[in-house]
Amino acid sequence: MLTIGIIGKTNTGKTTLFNAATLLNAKISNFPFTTKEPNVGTAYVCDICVCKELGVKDNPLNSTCIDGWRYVPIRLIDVPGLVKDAWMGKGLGNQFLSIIGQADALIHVVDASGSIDAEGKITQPGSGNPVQDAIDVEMEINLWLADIISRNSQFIIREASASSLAEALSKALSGVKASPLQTLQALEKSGLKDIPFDKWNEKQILKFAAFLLPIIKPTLIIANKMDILTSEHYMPLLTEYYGRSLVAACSAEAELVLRRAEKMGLLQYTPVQEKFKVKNNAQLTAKQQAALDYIEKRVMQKWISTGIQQALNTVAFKLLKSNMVYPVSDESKYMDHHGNVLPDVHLMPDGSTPLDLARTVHTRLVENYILAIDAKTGIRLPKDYTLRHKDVIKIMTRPVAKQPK
Ligand SMILES: Nc1nc2c(ncn2[C@@H]2O[C@H](COP(=O)(O)OP(=O)(O)O)[C@@H](O)[C@H]2O)c(=O)[nH]1
Ligand SMILES: [Mg+2]
Repeated sequence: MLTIGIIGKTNTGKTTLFNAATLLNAKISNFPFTTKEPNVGTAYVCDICVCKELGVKDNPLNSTCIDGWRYVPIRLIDVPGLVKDAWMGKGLGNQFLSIIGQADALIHVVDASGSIDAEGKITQPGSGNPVQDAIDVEMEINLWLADIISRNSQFIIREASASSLAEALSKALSGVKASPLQTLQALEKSGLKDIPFDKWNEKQILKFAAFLLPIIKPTLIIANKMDILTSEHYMPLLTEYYGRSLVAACSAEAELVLRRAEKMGLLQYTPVQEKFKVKNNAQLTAKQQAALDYIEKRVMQKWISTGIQQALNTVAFKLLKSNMVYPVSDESKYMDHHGNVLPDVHLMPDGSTPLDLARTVHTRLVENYILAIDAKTGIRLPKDYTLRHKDVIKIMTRPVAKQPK
């Protein structure tokens, strides 16, 4: 399952974002992932479901469809505040850095209102330095990656002589899921490709780590606390440093308030909606009314939405380029064997083929794979076909002979 780690300094709003994003009122029957760990939860990414374009009423099983939007579960991990020198084992140190290793992508929460100091303590809004905060956190992760490389230098030298430096680095960094293709990209981008590894100094190792990080962990900067006026000053600085496409203006607190109010039955609000509607004003306490007025004025009117659901979608669909793919066993009715219409949807990594989809659904499908059919057109797909967003795919398999009793 797609896993997103939430990182950032203390008090930037990581736990608020985690709580908001994992609060969706969604019922999923055969949901494959449950956990008791407090900092691991289920959030959703969503896009318009194919049920509308196909003109069918669906019965989702591994996901859910709300008002024609298909919500697909992802795993969200709240990584506790990264303190300075975490890479040397300070604070929870390596323990939570290794959580980052498991993630496919990161959400990096920054207090865009400048309400925290360099140590992450709450201070006067506007007095912090959000861009420096983001750089500090990235530096901790880069130092940690560099440390893994340094500690494995003998191994890397040995492996590199047997295969290639990219392969050797990938093996040393398998704990952070760095593929040989990714380490090769980082070698090329950092200009270190043609320098023998045993000649690399500490600075060059760190440079390699800095180029590798955004490749192995695509990261969206969450410019949080946009409801606080001082964020208007820092937002342009963050977009200037990271580029507009990698910064999302958000208010995690506003999203949490809205989702809680929705859960209590006070509002109509689904995360992709850019509006909320109070069901009955007389039900609200003065405090609740004031909170909603604040959100309407400071968040919705200014930024259109709280930004949280869009941020999760951006990570899945833009940064990771995942595609929603619907496997079916009856390609004319878009059903599974039990008559459920469009029961499942899988988030397939960019470049996946129908055989990769088969592998995701069931190993039996891979073993007996014959071919795949595009259910929308009925056309047989070539073996090297790359799956596209919102494909509906039937996988044809060889009939399996019954085992003699
Ligand atoms: N004004 C405002 N405050 C927020 C927002 N998100 C979080 N906070 C507040 O920031 C403080 C730290 O939040 P928390 O989620 O515990 O931060 P963490 O240490 O990064 O997990 C809390 O007082 C939150 O209520 C936001 O969008 N706007
Ligand atoms: Mg927290």
